[in-house]
Amino acid sequence: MTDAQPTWPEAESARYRAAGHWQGITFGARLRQAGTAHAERVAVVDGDRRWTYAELDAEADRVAAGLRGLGIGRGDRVVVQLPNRAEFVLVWFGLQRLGAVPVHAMPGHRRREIGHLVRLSGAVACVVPDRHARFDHRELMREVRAELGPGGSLRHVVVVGDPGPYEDVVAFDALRANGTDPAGLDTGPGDPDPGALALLLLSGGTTGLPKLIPRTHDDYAYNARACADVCALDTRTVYLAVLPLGFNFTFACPGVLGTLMAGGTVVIAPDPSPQTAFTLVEREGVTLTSLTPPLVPHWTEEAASGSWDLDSLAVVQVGGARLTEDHARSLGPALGARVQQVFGMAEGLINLTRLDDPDDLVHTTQGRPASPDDEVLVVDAGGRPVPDGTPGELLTRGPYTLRGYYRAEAHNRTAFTPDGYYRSGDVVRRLPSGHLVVVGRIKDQINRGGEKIPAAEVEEQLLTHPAITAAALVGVPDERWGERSVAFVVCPGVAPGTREVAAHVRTCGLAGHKAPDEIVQVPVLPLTAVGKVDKAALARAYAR
Ligand code: J2J
Repeated sequence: MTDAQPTWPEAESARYRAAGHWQGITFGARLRQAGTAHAERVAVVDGDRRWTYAELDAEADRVAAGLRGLGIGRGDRVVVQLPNRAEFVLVWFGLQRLGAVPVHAMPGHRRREIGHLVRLSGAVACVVPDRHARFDHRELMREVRAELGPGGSLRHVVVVGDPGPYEDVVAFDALRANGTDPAGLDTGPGDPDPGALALLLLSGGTTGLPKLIPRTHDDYAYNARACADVCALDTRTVYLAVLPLGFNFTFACPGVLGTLMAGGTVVIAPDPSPQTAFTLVEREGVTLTSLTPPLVPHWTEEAASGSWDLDSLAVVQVGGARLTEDHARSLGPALGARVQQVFGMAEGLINLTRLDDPDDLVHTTQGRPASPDDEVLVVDAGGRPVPDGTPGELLTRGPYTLRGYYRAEAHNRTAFTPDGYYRSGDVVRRLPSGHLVVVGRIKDQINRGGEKIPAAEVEEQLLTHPAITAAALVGVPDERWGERSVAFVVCPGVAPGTREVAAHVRTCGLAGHKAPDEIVQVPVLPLTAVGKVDKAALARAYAR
């Protein structure tokens, strides 16, 4: 495997091609084909702005030509940190047209995460909004640049919106206006190689700093198409993107890509509130959307007010974190839609309940693999398969599951089995039907309503607080988020309060959602027999 060419063993690759999973068509070429096949259909809606397929195709050319004018080309990595605006899609396809590689950042990421993404990917550019959620991303990029110092890979910052007083940034609007010469862009099915790196997704992270997940044109297109088939998407599909576009769930499960590959319409919601979403459902005739569990009670409640016409909405996906059975049961009737549970991961494997599954499976399981060629093993601590019904770690490999993280050789030796299975760190039970129930996790990560918090990354920053000499971040049950984060800290003096620690975490440049929800001072951190911090004991003590 090289950076530019993530590989599966040849026998598997041949099998995936023969099965028709890998179609040998790049994303740049797919949009060109769709631009003809669905020319006059509406592809993307953002507020009052809409693009037909032909317009989106032409716009991708302009963006690509503009980016090329900056010297960005095939194989170059570009960090994309954009909120839910159409520009995310325009930039994404513009990069695909160059054979360049978008790195999906989240809007909430700050100096530390963005700096890490740039360094690890060797990105030549970042694309950011001017401001979003009362935060100035141009200022953030100034800090990132200062921290990275001269001599790094980063050459350009492209700003969507007002470039402000910053002289070393490029305005996106000017760039696309200049991009008038589309000659020589990647539009053929084999430009670049469809087996090449097409994008980098961020992993939830467990050890140290987050890892990057390499996805190819072939595998990621199949990811989207396999999910689109499960959801029976077609040209009448109107998908509402409520969650961040950079999230794998929203973008490709089936999400934006699955919808565009089916000739449907993607409507972009600027925020996930039910009021915003329901207004768009009524106006655009939305048929499908996806949510994380914390949104479910809000959506259910607002729908129950009876003031909305949600008739068009046929399917609501929920995933990213465990959905309670009660919420699963109440959501469908409240919205008048079919609920679909989705248990996915940016690393690959997507499980979904089927639209014709009995209600009981839909309400109590997290679905089964999207592809018949997804291989799933449920194993005990010794790596031996356990019988159906018994909890064990989920291992998986298949036509759209990574075989190695990007530039992470040492980590890859333990994150995968010798025969190529990805160790998910999720504890599941498999039913005879193949449906999986997520029962726990052995990875050191907190899942706060779908937002993943790598414990080690936060602990490292907690230790830089002058009052803290030892720290362990642990997830505990929470009514609203499913799980919230508690920092157990050892302090020789008075422990800092929650707000002070939150401010410290932000000063360290971490995304706000990673700040501990609660601080608990302890005399020492308990250790396991092998000398690791015993987080299970901390969680038990907390529960008492
Ligand atoms: C319990 N835990 C879940 C679920 C994910 C679709 C949906 C989700 C993601 C995602 C995604 C869960 N119940 N229904 O990329 O395409 C936890 C597991 C998993 C981790 C992956 C998609 N759905 N999880 O959440 O890469 O622990 O992807 O391994 O962010 O989220 O996180 P992430």
